[in-house]
Amino acid sequence: MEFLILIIISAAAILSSESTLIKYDFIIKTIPGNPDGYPRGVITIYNANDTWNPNRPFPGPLIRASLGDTLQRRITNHMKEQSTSIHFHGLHMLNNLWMDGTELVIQCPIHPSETFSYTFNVTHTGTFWYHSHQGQQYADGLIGPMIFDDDEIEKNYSYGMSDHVIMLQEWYHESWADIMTAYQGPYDAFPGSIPVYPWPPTSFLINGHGQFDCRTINCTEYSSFLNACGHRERAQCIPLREPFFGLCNPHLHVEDEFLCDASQMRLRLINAASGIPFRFWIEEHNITIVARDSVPILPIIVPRLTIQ
Ligand SMILES: [Cu+2]
Repeated sequence: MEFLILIIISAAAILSSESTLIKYDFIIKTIPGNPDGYPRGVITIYNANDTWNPNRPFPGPLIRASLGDTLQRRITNHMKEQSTSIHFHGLHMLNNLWMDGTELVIQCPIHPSETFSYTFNVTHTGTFWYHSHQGQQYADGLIGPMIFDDDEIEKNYSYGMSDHVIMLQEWYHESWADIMTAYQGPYDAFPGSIPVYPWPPTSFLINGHGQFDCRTINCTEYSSFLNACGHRERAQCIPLREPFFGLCNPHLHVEDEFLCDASQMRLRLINAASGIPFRFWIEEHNITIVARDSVPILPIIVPRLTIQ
């Protein structure tokens, strides 16, 4: 799901809607990553004429087009052991369902070393996202944002260049395959013999970055610590070994900053989680919700919102 949010006031920015063929050429690969300070393998998607960003392997590159454009998206799978497919979340794909990207439903898997091209006309406007539609692969990082311009929001509000995507995710230190193995059983694989869903995440990511308190690596089931708000929390005990890909670092990523340099700012919120909703707010600001699921709505001013 996704919300569009705008922080306060006026005017117009109208883009032309001439039809253009817009091409993207992406590679998908598994790499060692470190989204929250705890190193683990992740899946990255990056431009074929570039290299991946080791500091922020995901979200993937922004896909941007305008209403009426034709989008062609070439995907090459450089993962050694996993097939994949890419779904374009929220697009109707009318008369073009073969481009919907659901593996084994709409299309054959893109096997390792194979390439597949998705082509479709842009018939929506607003904020969307793409993600793997193979198993829960997108929980390992195979996600990215899409913006289709020429929407009502551009015409009714003036935010200039202050236009930002904010992708929210929960994050785990296990791969999706391990989580699903534990979830699906045998049921004595976790305490109480009762499946736990959603599996409790270890941290939360904003645009692929988060912070994990590495102090909780060495703990007993009775350990606790003071969180950032001064509340005592039970420490999460994780196995007494350093991560396979290197040392845990609680301060690896500084917080991203968005400069409030305009009277209003457009924030394109995307919940890219695999199992949970988020509550979102900005200290000392109200937020104006101007669209929901990429459909413009009558503005609603709120101190905080929940995004499913
Ligand atoms: Cu989806």
